[in-house]
Amino acid sequence: MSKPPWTDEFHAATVLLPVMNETEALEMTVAIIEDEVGVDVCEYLVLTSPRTSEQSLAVVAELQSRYGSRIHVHQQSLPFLGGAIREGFAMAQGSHVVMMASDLETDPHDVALMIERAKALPQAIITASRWASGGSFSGYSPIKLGLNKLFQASFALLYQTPLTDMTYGYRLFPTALVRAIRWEELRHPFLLETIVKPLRIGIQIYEIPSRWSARTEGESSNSFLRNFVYFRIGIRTRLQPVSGMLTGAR
Ligand SMILES: Nc1nc2c(ncn2[C@@H]2O[C@H](COP(=O)(O)OP(=O)(O)OP(=O)(O)O)[C@@H](O)[C@H]2O)c(=O)[nH]1
Ligand SMILES: [Mg+2]
Repeated sequence: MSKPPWTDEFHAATVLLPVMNETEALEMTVAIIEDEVGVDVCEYLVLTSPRTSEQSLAVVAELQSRYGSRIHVHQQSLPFLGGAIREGFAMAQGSHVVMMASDLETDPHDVALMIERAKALPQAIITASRWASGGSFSGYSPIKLGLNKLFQASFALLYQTPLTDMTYGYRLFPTALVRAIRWEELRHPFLLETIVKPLRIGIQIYEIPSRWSARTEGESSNSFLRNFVYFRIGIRTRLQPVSGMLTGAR
């Protein structure tokens, strides 16, 4: 089996920003990160879909005129959220890549701490958790909250891990690592795949607390019932041999 690539230094982060219908939330996400850790970010890679709204595209154009070459825009070819992020992994120029949303549900203030931790642990994944002490949810429906807790507990047991939030799509990865993994999912369950495959491969994963609050503009591209499809990749990855998870490319 080929070994996962080892990253021994943090140089700069590429921030991936998938966009469907966000406007002010996208603008604020970039402004907060620029202000707090702009020096450690080499680029913002805005990932658009053929279905991204006109209003969002207008904000993206504004960001390009404000921040110049720090903003790169890519229209995805693979479908859905996972498809967009996978193309972002392939294009990222930084030694590390931040996977987040542009709807402010992934608090941009956490990027500074993720990067600080990545400097100390460049080979590790730094992942945000809403269930860790200091983290929280606001505006999440009680049903979704209960199911989310149940889901986290089941998968922590299945994978024998102390991780508390495996479905939250807010993480920093070494770029070489995500390029070496063979990804399968294209829709939202990709977010779970990005933690369970590294867990099986034996990558160190470090959690930081994060405060989640429901978006105030636009709407989610994920339907409630689709949340149950997460089980598929969660269980399949537990049963798959680790040898097939790496592409072999270094
Ligand atoms: N480029 C691109 N971006 C997407 C796609 N689907 C979602 N996004 C963006 O990815 C981020 C997360 O997606 P959401 O639809 O908010 O999903 P979520 O918050 O994980 O899901 P819920 O908890 O169900 O609301 C948002 O900023 C979306 O605009 C897609 O197919 N292509
Ligand atoms: Mg969202």
